[in-house]
Amino acid sequence: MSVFITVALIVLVLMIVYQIAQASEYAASMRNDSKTREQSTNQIMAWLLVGFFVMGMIGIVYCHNILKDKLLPVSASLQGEAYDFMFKVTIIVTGIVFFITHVLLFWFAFKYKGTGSKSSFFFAHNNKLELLWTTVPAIVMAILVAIGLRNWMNVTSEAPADANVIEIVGKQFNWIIRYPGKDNVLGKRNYKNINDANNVLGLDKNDPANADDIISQSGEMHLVVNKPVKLIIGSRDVIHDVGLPHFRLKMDAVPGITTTMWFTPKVTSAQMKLNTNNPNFVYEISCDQMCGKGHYSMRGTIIVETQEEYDKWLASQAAYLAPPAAAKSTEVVKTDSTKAITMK
Ligand SMILES: [Cu+2]
Repeated sequence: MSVFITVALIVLVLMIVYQIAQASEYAASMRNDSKTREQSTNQIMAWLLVGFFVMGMIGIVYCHNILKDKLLPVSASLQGEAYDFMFKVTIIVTGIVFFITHVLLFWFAFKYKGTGSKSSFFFAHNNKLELLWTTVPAIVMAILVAIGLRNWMNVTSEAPADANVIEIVGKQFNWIIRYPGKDNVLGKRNYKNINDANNVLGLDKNDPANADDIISQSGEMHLVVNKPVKLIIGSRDVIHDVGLPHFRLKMDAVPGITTTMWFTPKVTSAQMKLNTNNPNFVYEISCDQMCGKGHYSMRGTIIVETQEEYDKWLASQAAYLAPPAAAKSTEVVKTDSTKAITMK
């Protein structure tokens, strides 16, 4: 309600100023004094510009105060810290430039309003000025791009040898997640083998490395805190995008092309619940690429836990291709007809 009243008041004040301006113009025209009329309009316009600038600045502070608590919590990955640093530098640099240019813009418009006694000064060209406003932004932009490239190359470079490898494949409209099992090797797969009933990723059943691979279709990914993880990213149909906002990372999932990125989670889910004072906090996997009518619902979650918790969870998972009699997984309901296939 108070917001409504504030907006209504601002509109009212603007209407009053406009009416006064109109009235003074009519009065001037009645006196047939065009010069006075022009000057009074200029005067009002100049003050309106100052008002516009002040209101704009108040608006910025107001929005900042409202939104600052809705920002993401501190980065949950080591690599994300570099991205946060980049954001901070960008905001500070562009913020300073924004403030200086806007103060000058409105100040000049106010100071040099038409009074009838001044005439404009024009200059068509100034080499020094051209040089200055071309090279300074170019250098600043180059530095920002260089920081960005360094961060990008870091997460897309070869992952450390001890990294956990996890595959994540997008499909309309959920994420399928595969863990390599005890052998730590993801087996081969082929899109021609894909079958929604019993082979959602098209695992090659002749590849022994597939025998212990674990597949989760619940969209929940388990990661170990302080241990690098390399994501092997793919898609079964259209382009999706693995968005990890809390880790400050994202990567396209492209059909027919494997993309990768690696990072090191640094805050467990349990710790993040405490940090954010939110017992319902969950790390989110969002699909960051418009991929069809169910795009909005393509949401996964991540659980970051200790090595012991992870090992315990992993031990409770059954291999996807394991004989159904031994399978404990409840995520995939296998029919009798598929038992024969999975057991062969
Ligand atoms: Cu999507």
